[in-house]
Amino acid sequence: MTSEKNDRYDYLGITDPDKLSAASKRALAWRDLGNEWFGEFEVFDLQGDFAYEAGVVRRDPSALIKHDGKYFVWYSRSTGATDGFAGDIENEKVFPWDRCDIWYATSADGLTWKEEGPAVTRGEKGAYDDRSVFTAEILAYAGKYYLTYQTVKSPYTVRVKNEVGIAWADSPYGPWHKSAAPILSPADNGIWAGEEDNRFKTERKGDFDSHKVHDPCLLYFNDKFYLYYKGEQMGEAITWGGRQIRHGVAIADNPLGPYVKSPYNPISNSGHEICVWLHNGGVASLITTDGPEKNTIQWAPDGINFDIMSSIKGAPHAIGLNRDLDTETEPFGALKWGLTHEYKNDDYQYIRGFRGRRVTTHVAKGEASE
Ligand code: AAL
Repeated sequence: MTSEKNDRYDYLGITDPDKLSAASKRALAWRDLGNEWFGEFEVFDLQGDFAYEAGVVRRDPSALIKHDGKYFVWYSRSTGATDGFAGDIENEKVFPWDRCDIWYATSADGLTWKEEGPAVTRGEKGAYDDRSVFTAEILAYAGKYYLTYQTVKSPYTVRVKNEVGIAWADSPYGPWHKSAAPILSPADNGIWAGEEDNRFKTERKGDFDSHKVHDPCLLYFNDKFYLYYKGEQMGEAITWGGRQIRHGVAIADNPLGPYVKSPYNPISNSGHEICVWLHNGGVASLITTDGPEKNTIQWAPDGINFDIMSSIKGAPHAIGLNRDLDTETEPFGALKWGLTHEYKNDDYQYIRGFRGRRVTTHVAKGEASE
């Protein structure tokens, strides 16, 4: 056996190279990556208008961008408790993110926030976005600002399709101009079974995004606009990793589209809210909540073919990254601090801060680290 191979067995603590357990065989196939992508998080309350407020939902913060010496963030905002789907869905509120508008807030230090008011509001009755506009992300590009967000048209049934809209402005203060039609829609190759409003009953599930396209996040990458999103599939199942949730990407030459879904979709087999950033000539992605590869950080040199770079204990949900941080130098640099949301209860969520730090040692109190 070569000494290199010996070192590898020694590093992995393998007793007998001729008697490899299934787990040891998997470990031998791992790439040797170092721990540059490994770290931990803490979350904390914010002040000012982002302190928890009973009766108000503030959730799904966008990325933070800096303008005029201030941080700006956009988020879903609604009021009142959630009624669910059992009652009068025409007049009640089915989810905390139902009947939302997109509001924005500013802060000098990222800790104390001032709510500025609505940025993008629901459309008129009959419009594709008449029921809720929510879960926004921001891209600042070439002096213009682009908000991408989810849209729902009334009635908000269980089977209603969710789409993605875009609005643009010359200033983060607005005014915002909304697209006349969605820029991204679910695949239409699934077939519901029966008339009951039940999302688990299908004759054919269709593509990974046959029911909902969610969590849109626009990056300018390789001279094109990459719109990352979460797909929800008709007939979603629970697997050994949890809900069947995967990510996709749609690419355009211009920020307003047309967006063409990548033929390589889905580009993840796990995950939930989109959290992507540019790093080292490629795209990094934090995968949380659902699927066998949840709680991993992944990276793709081409923005499409992602590999696992680290497996972490967990991460804050619905992260709004701080686009003002240097994400290129350190793999974990994008995750130093930003925003997240937390469920105070089923009805009300509020926006909190998070800090992330790399973890490089595991030492007892007073113990030498090397
Ligand atoms: C979130 C996101 C989307 C969903 C809902 C609000 O975590 O995935 O935004 O629609 O939950």
